[in-house]
Amino acid sequence: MAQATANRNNARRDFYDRIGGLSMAPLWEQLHQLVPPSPAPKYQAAHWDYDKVRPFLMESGSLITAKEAVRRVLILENPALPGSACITPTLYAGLQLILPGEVAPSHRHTQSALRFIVEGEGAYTAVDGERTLMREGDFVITPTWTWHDHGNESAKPMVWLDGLDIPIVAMFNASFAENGESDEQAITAPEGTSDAKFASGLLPVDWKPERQTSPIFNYPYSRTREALAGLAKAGPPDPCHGYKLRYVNPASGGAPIATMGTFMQLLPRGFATAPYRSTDGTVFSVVEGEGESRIGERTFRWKRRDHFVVPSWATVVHSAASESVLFSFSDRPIQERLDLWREDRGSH
Ligand code: 1HN
Repeated sequence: MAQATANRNNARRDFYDRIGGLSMAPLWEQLHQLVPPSPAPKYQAAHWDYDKVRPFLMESGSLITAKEAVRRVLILENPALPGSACITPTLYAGLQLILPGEVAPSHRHTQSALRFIVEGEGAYTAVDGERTLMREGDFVITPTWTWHDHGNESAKPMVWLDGLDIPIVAMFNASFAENGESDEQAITAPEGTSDAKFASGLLPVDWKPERQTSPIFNYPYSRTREALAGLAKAGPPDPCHGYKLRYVNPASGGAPIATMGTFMQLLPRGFATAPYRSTDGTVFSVVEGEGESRIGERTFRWKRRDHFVVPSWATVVHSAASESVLFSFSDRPIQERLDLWREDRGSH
């Protein structure tokens, strides 16, 4: 019997070797791994403590200028995906430092970017001819193929979280990029123009959207925070989310960026979310408060300016020791477009 099994296995291996020469392989050896019954992510939960990260960020500021680096960023790389520059298999995240007086030169690429301001205020980003000044907690977008450059005219360092759809664009082999003719792009609209046109529940009368990305490029924290506070006064929190809002393209109702969904949630002091999981691996930035998140079997304690990542389908429970606000982003809009997105709210 053992001999029969050995003979059979040898015959199969020999067969696999011979078809391998024709760039073919037997599906039956990998079918279960290719189509797991539920998500089996090959990446892990991780946490970046800002107290440990910040000294290295500042040290990077004395190693290289923003101009030489083009973008002076420390990548937040998933510990299970070394060398990939990915925080999840579909998302890139990094912390960017721009020092007083520096300029990050103008370029554009097909990758879309989001900025979430972690520390400092008064640096600007320019997107397609308009500047916006950025403050802590602001959410700013650089849509696909838009010219963008940044500058810090304030007296203090500025740090923000960059989120990009780099792995998604790489999967499609759809990357194009080019540098601007000068470091700073020409400014063609006064600051506040896109807010005036699009951020008051109004739109220019004959304006028609030409793309999926939002015509608003700065969603300031002051307004987001006010909305969360109003929501918290209006009724009880959602068991799984606390008080959670998604950022929106006001012209479509969809996400501000076609490839990345962005969210802000408030957790009241002492509140713990009910166990929850969803298929969109999610990156979090802690804006206010302190607490902990149990992600699968591991628990991470967090506080303001920390970052952490929750893998696809990992069960998460957030507990807030003090009133907390969490920003997050994921690939949820893509999954929804493809009818792939799922969540599991337990019994809630
Ligand atoms: C980029 O353009 C920025 O514009 C930040 O600030 C991070 C990472 C990879 C590729 C392009 C930026 C980036 C990036």
